[in-house]
Amino acid sequence: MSSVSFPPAFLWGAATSAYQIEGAVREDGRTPSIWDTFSHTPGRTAGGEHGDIAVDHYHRYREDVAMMAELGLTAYRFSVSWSRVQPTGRGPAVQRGLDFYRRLVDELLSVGIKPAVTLYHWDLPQELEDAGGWPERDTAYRFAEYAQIVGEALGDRVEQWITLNEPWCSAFLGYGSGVHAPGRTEPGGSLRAAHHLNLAHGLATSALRSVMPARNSVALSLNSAVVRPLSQDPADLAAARKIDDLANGVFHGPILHGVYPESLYAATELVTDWSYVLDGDLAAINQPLDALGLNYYTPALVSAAETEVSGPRADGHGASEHSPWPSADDVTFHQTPGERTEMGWTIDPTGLHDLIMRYSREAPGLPLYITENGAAYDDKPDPDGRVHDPERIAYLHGHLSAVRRAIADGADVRGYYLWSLMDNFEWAYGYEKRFGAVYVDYSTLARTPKSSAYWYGKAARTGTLPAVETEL
Ligand code: IFM
Repeated sequence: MSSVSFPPAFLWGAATSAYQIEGAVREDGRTPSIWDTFSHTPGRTAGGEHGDIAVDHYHRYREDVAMMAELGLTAYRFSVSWSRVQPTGRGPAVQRGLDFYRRLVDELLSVGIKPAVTLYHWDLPQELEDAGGWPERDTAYRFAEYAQIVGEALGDRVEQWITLNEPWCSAFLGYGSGVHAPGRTEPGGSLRAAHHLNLAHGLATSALRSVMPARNSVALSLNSAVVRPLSQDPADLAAARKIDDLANGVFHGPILHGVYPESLYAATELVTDWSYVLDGDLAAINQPLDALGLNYYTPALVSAAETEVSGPRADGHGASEHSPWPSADDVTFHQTPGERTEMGWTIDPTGLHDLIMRYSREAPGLPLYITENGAAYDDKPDPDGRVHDPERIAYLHGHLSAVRRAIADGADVRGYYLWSLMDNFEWAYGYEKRFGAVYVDYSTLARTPKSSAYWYGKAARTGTLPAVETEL
């Protein structure tokens, strides 16, 4: 391997999620998820936009797979819509729903693209939310049952499995700040949700292993924060430590080490008593993993607050009267310096290198995948119909170089999934933020690969990063 090339088996993938791309929300027995309800509630998403049609991947998946193959991608990470498979979130599976994913996987395999299945990317069946949602313990048991159903259906042909995507967002944006579905604002409830998501991950990991061939890999994708203190002042270091616990330790503590950080218990004692952590839970959560997925976009810069703050903060997670950070009113988030993407997120590939190196230490010997990384830009077609996105090429070049550097520094990174394959429904931001390497014209749903898609395809085919200025 030369200093610029990637390991030969490195996976060059793209990622998506069900609610963001599938559409077909009422077809083949699917019922509403919390995101259907939330996005149809006035005032919750930009312009009231929703995923009813999204980019109609449910009907266009063949075209989308062919496009990935033509670009040269070797892996594709997608999520399964729980309420397509189990409309009430419990009980027997709907085969028509599962059949869609069987067809998708077969199509991917037929063109040599490795599928990676995410079981949960934020779209809880509404019936389970009506029964209390993630703050309720039963939701974790229901998730394990669903994982087993999907594992039985696809485990013979899908080797890579991810239980949860970014449980931080499910817990703290869904039940803390309320900028994500189901839109609840309960600081204690968000920590209960986090624990039950952890439990769901552990139970689902065991359930998957009980029905799948041993060669399959089970992982989860964390959007672990790269938290930087504003200064070396002890108060700022303590602020960084608190956010690190609330963003990272709350998940990787029990999942990788079988414990919640003592400092997390202490910091949150005013909002929760953690009595919902029952005997045996930590062992159930602490299942050995086959890999760990890391999603990275931008670092966080924090300091101790000069005065107690509440309400919106510059943490990049949307505007809400309510903080997603329980018990952290004594922490201030600062805008990190540097260029930003359309999301307002500072571009800093050193954060990705730091994150990889941290988890190489935190989980020695565990293969790592970058399961999401990418940028939103205000892309528009030229008069000739082509979409040039040099900023995204520069972003990808910078971040993939950071991955390559981490590998050279000893990290075992096995693959990279660009977020996202194509423009799609960006949650509370609606369709305004375009993360795709492929442009979607929302009036016709026509797909046009942007120049970054060709650049990335070339990297995938050659195993090296083309220069940013490459003629494509
Ligand atoms: O679009 C999201 C994705 O669903 C989860 N991770 C972050 C992306 C960009 O915001």
